[in-house]
Amino acid sequence: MNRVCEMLGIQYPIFQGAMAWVANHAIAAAVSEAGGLGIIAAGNAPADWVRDEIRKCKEKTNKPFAVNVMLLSPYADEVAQVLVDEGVKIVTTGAGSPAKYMPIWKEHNIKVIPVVASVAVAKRLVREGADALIAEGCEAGGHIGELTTMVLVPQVVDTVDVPVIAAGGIGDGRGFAASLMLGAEAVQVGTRFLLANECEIHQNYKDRVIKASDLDAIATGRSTGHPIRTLRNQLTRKFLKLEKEGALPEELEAIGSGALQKAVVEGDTVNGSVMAGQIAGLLKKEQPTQDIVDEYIKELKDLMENAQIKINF
Ligand code: TUI
Repeated sequence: MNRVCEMLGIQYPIFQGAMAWVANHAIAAAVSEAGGLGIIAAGNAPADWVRDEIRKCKEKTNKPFAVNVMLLSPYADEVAQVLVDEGVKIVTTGAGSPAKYMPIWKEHNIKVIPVVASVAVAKRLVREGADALIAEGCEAGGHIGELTTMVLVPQVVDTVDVPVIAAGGIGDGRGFAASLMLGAEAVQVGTRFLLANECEIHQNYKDRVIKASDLDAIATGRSTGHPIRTLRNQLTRKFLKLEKEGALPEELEAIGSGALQKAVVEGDTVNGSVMAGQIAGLLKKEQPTQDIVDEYIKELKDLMENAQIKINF
């Protein structure tokens, strides 16, 4: 047991990353059933879709699960209310500050766990009532900040008293062990769960992740102020060319809009946005969700018990 497992009532301190268009009730329920924390990603979806997914998740598991609110969504206000109405107990947030929803969520005893990418935001959100923080490094896929997991996690850990969950680049038990060394009390895993059998994305997306090499997960959109990490393809080449030519942020955002859905649902990994983290290069096979969770735990335990790292200086 640790503080995160105790607070949330889960067996293992492994969160499944809230990947927009990807993380529906199927993968969330599977991760929760496997002993971790499954998370439904509201992404840019309307509140009715989120309500439906929450209900389906409850049918599949009696274990705790969470819902993630993507704060850039036009439906964020409605989704925030649906979580209250449906009795969701754990909320994570991303891509902004959840401050305006904090009072109503706390009033309903919801545990609020925002994703942060900097120390300043971490400090502010704890003051505003966050129960824990997910410190996400820029190795992660999707919308990213500036700092790596290696430097972000210990700085956040030293700034706040609430538990910190490390995210970004954690692809196996070695990343899990390293995160604990940095002071994190849990990890959040996104990219590896793309390859879970229970993850209902297009097969082309999974194949592209399996084929990825270490240098394939690149950041585009730094000039728009909303950098996004995706796997290299025709879309990223077009985007980077326009960015170099000084295209306007609105022009660039327009190219990106709808591109994630195109990759996840239609399987267009050439012109779609194949969001994935830098650890994609490590991942070589599809597996049942239970096996993924079990492997993280087994590798972590083996490392903690048997690490033969001698210091001779
Ligand atoms: O949110 C993410 N990753 C995402 S969201 C997403 S959906 C999307 N699609 C197209 C365009 C934009 C988004 C895909 N990937 N990760 C969590 C995260 N949150 N990373 C960084 C942050 C963050 C950044 C700034 C959190 C808070 C923040 O500042 C808050 C403040 O108060 O200033």
